[in-house]
Amino acid sequence: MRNAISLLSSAVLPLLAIASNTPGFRVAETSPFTVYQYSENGTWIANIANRPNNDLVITRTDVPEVWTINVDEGTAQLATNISDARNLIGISAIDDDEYVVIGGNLNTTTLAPEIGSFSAWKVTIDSDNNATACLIAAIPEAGFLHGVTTFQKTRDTVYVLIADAVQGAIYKLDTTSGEYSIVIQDDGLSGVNNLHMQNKHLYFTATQKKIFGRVPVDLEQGNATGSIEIILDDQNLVTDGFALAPNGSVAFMATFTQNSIITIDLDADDHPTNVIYGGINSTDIAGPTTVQFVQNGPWGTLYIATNGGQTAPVGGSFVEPAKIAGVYL
Ligand SMILES: *[C@@H]1O[C@H](CO)[C@@H](O)[C@H](O)[C@H]1NC(C)=O
Ligand SMILES: *[C@@H]1O[C@H](CO)[C@@H](O)[C@H](O)[C@H]1NC(C)=O
Ligand SMILES: *[C@@H]1O[C@H](CO)[C@@H](O)[C@H](O)[C@H]1NC(C)=O
Ligand SMILES: *[C@@H]1O[C@H](CO)[C@@H](O)[C@H](O)[C@H]1NC(C)=O
Ligand SMILES: *[C@@H]1O[C@H](CO)[C@@H](O)[C@H](O)[C@H]1NC(C)=O
Ligand SMILES: *[C@@H]1O[C@H](CO)[C@@H](O)[C@H](O)[C@H]1NC(C)=O
Ligand SMILES: CC(=O)N[C@H]1CO[C@H](CO)[C@@H](O)[C@@H]1O
Repeated sequence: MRNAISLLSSAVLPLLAIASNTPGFRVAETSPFTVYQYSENGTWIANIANRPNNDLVITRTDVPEVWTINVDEGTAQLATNISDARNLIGISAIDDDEYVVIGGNLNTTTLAPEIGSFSAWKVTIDSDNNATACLIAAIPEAGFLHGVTTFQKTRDTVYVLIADAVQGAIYKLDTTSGEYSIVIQDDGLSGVNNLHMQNKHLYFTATQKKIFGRVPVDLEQGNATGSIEIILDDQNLVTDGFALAPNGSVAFMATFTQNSIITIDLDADDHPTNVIYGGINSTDIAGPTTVQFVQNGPWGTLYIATNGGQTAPVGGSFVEPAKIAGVYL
């Protein structure tokens, strides 16, 4: 598998080198590799968070399970299942090996949500990679809770922001008391999916609308202090899960049904994009759902999660089990 991927990648490298010949972007130095792959078709990895030891923790959408991924050994272990939900979606680290996880009921074929079924959970992983899950809050008013990002830590609690695709809203949740309220609601957020905070801005994708944007937020309250800025609105690109480089210059994004990873230049005014990996007919990373950036000393690694292409089989027929792949940047 590794060899096949390396061969494919070295064959496309000259093209990539031309495509990414933009100041501020480097060509990937090594081929992407499979970190871990499930054994069955139909598996679906939704989101990734970093563990304190540089391993990963992931949520599954086909089953309500949280797994840890040992990236050095290429192994995975079930941490917990949250059987009150049918599907898990967003995850964000709130403390030392402690995470907020969003669960609810979806039709994984149509992606239609069951309104009222969504809730937020606190997952704590112990040194055996075993975890406990406790309900923080059911949020029955929500239409379709999706991404979650850690917003603010105080002495007493951690607040997270949660995307509601149906209401075009951002909820703020106190992860200790379970109190929550809508802090932003805007037509421009309809379909809102993945979220990340950086430089006083909330970055988001709205996948059905194929947009990527940001909105400046009040770091105390979480409400918007300005209007939504659309960074990318290219109807040829499906915008799904993303990661922001720590230097704030580039966003890495999974294009879901388009089987590729792109970069978006956040510095240049016109925000040029580059395909850095995969492509519409590529079976290398079928159905990429999100990416996660991990800085380890001088090396940046981008981890890619997939659903194996089950939503849009590559070339109409190729599907495989979900996996985590990695690319050295
Ligand atoms: C920012 O970080 C990304 C990821 O490591 C890197 O590709 C990019 O070149 C950096 N940009 C600048 C301007 O330093
Ligand atoms: C999902 O939607 C499809 C198409 O409407 C339907 O056939 C299927 O039964 C639904 N699945 C569930 C679990 O509701
Ligand atoms: C993991 O946690 C479950 C539930 O608390 C418990 O039943 C099981 O024994 C634990 N496994 C290990 C290896 O500690
Ligand atoms: C944010 O919310 C706080 C508290 O509700 C309010 O005082 C403040 O004016 C709001 N800020 C903006 C920019 O709307
Ligand atoms: C993908 O494959 C289809 C069918 O073979 C072909 O029509 C299309 O041009 C290909 N697209 C790209 C970008 O290679
Ligand atoms: C997954 O489905 C594809 C397409 O039907 C099939 O070729 C492949 O063997 C399946 N893989 C597994 C592990 O079942
Ligand atoms: C697959 C699996 O481990 N399922 C378990 C999920 O959790 C419920 C109770 O919390 C168990 O009954 C299931 O067996």
